[in-house]
Amino acid sequence: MSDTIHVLNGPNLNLLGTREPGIYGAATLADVEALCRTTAAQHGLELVFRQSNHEGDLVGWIQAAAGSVGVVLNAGAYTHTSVALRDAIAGTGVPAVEVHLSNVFAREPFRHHSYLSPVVRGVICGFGPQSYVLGITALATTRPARP
Ligand code: CA2
Repeated sequence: MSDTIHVLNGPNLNLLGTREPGIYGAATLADVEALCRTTAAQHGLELVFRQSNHEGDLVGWIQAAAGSVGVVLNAGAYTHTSVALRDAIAGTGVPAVEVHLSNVFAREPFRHHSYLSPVVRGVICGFGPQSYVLGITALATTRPARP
């Protein structure tokens, strides 16, 4: 098992820090990446941090993460629409944590359903960039012991 953790970001998360600060805060995606790098290093893990507005990129990156420590996934709006991302997680068996900056359950009803939640290890939402820190920490501290 490689000591790598993958943090994958879906559509429009490249806009973080530029619009809707009332919902998503002032941090940019580069700020989130820096926080993730610090957290991964604290756990002795390499970090791959990516963002795409394209569903197929995310499917490919989930498949590529098979055998790693796991995936922290903020799939953005694809959370609420994507059977393809769900199948990629379930099909690879990669340990995954679904994260969201905002508390999706305090928002519009269409954000209350996730196609991903049933196939991930757990879900963290509502803590801004700290949701990512908690997701990395969860995977790093609950991974199976090596033989
Ligand atoms: O709260 C989250 O992290 C979300 O995954 C963010 C998604 C949204 O569709 C999910 O329901 C919850 C949206 C990401 C868009 O991010 C923006 C950031 C700044 C300005 C505009 C969009």
